[in-house]
Amino acid sequence: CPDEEDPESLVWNNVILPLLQELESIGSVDRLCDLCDRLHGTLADADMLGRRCKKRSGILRTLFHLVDRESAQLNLHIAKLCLALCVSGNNLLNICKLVFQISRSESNDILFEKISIIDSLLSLLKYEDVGVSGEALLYCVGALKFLSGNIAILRILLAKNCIEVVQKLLQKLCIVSDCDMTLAGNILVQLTATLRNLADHPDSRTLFVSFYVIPALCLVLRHYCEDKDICTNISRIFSKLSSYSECCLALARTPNCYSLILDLLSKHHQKQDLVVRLLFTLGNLTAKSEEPRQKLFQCNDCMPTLLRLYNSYQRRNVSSSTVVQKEAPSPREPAAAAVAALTDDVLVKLVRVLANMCIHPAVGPSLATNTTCIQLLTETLELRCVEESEDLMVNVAAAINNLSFYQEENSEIRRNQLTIAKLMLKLLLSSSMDAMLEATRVYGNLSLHKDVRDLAMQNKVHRFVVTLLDSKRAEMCFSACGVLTNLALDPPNRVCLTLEGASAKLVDCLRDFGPADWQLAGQACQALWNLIGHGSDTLLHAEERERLLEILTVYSGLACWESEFLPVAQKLIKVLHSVEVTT
Ligand SMILES: *[C@@H]1O[C@H](CO)[C@@H](O)[C@H](O)[C@H]1NC(C)=O
Ligand SMILES: *[C@@H]1O[C@H](CO)[C@@H](O)[C@H](O)[C@H]1NC(C)=O
Ligand SMILES: *[C@@H]1O[C@H](CO)[C@@H](O)[C@H](O)[C@H]1NC(C)=O
Ligand SMILES: *[C@@H]1O[C@H](CO)[C@@H](O)[C@H](O)[C@H]1NC(C)=O
Ligand SMILES: CC(=O)N[C@H]1CO[C@H](CO)[C@@H](O)[C@@H]1O
Ligand SMILES: CC(=O)N[C@H]1CO[C@H](CO)[C@@H](O)[C@@H]1O
Repeated sequence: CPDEEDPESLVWNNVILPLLQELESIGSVDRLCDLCDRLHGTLADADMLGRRCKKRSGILRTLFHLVDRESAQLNLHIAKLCLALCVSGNNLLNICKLVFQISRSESNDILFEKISIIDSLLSLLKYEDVGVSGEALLYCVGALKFLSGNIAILRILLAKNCIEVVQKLLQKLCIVSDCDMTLAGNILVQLTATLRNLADHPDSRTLFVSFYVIPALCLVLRHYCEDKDICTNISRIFSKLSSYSECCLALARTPNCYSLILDLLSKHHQKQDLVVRLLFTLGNLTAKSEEPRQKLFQCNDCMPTLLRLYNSYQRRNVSSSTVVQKEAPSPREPAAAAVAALTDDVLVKLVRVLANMCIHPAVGPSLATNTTCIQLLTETLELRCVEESEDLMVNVAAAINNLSFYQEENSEIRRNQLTIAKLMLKLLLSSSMDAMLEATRVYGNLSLHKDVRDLAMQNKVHRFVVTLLDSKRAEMCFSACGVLTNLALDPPNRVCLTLEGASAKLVDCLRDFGPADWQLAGQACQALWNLIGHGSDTLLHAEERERLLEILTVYSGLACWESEFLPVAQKLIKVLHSVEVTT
């Protein structure tokens, strides 16, 4: 018999056929799973996997029958073996559907770990053609999406180089023919959701960078910019990754990434979850380095896009809140409040981008002189309150503070300084420390101008600022010293300040924070210098003068102290001594 010469037939007759017969008889699930494993092992040993076995269809027929047992465990064994036998067409589709169904239930996750079918699924992603097996791929990626929600499986995926596989597939999905675009789009929704899960794992981030996933995602965004779901999923990945500086850098290095993001913001301006995440990403991109600030600003559409968004989200909230206020003065409906919170969220992120961008010396002046920009910022201060929109109010004040750095002739901050100073009262008198701090900083700058100082004194800002000197936060004291330095420029104010106990508290500040912070020490001395009228020491009590002299003498002896402290300290010492002698 010629068959007997053929080694495949030998294995078939002696081992495989008996296994198949046993698989067809009734057995427990465990027994059947065990038989599947043995069959798999035998085929592998005899090099009969893939499409190499002549009687492959007989094996498949037996396996497909077993699916009727509806056991998830057995079905995964079957799926694994079928994939090893390289099923294609409808068979492949049905196997992928089967795996997808099983993956939907979290309780089956453990089976995926034990049966180790992940490799086979990743192989499909690697080798199957979207045009031929697109639908099967869709189910396969869908299964991976569910599985990647499990931390143990996520680790397996990372270990099996899933990030590289996904990156290659992302690229393939960008070059499909037009008629496959819809299917490819559906695959991308699942694939990006999978990547978002992977991005949660700390080990994934260097892989995202080293396998160029971020440029691949930008490519996808370009090809599928109309697809809200894909864009939103990718915006989630970006916002997550942008909290890691190496990922920020990778994004910043992707050519035209800023105009791409601006384009999406413009296209999907009404999709808040996308807008929030892209603005968050831009906020992080521009947080620490100068280049992104300028590159973003230099995009043609940057300011028009950002200001348009600002305007529309600011209005959106105003109208929704007025409606609510008319219908139900209090309490607000939760749904409306949630909408407002989300709207606020957009503005919080957007204002942060503006504040970051204007740090760049080539950007700041254009923002500071832009009427629309400054108007929108002051409008926010008018429309919102610290109690309900603390983060937003703080960010707006920080942006104004950063913009006040640019004192161009046509600075809109300067032109509107009285309005801004009035609006800052809301923050200064609030119960939020962060709001107080930012507002004090703004006053520190605006109070260089006489009309702002008059406004401050009329509104008793000086009393409040003097109490800030009691703060335990050095930055708060520093800002308060700055404001007092300016307020004390006007002789009539010196008396008011002294009545509030300013000088004693300044000396306390100097004593408490001075040794660790020469800038603060210098600012406190400058405030004292102005307060005592550059020489006429009449406003200091004798014991205060003693105390101050003592502190200054000690500090001036510290060799490491900087030029910002010493000159003003020495001026003060001289005056204090001369007064001592003459009285
Ligand atoms: C402010 O910026 C917007 C957007 O770039 C621009 O359209 C507008 O002309 C600018 N306004 C001023 C006064 O510069
Ligand atoms: C903006 O959003 C919500 C109400 O929709 C509210 O918290 C806030 O007061 C609103 N702002 C104004 C000025 O109505
Ligand atoms: C304002 O500018 C400073 C640097 O000058 C920066 O540290 C700060 O983050 C900026 N504020 C905001 C809100 O971006
Ligand atoms: C306040 O304004 C001056 C110019 O008048 C500027 O040099 C300074 O840096 C500004 N301060 C801040 C915090 O922007
Ligand atoms: C993780 C993630 O963002 N997943 C979303 C991707 O998009 C689909 C379709 O909009 C959402 O259902 C997922 O939640
Ligand atoms: C790298 C970086 O800047 N990460 C920041 C992104 O933004 C969030 C929120 O503002 C910060 O918490 C991160 O530190």
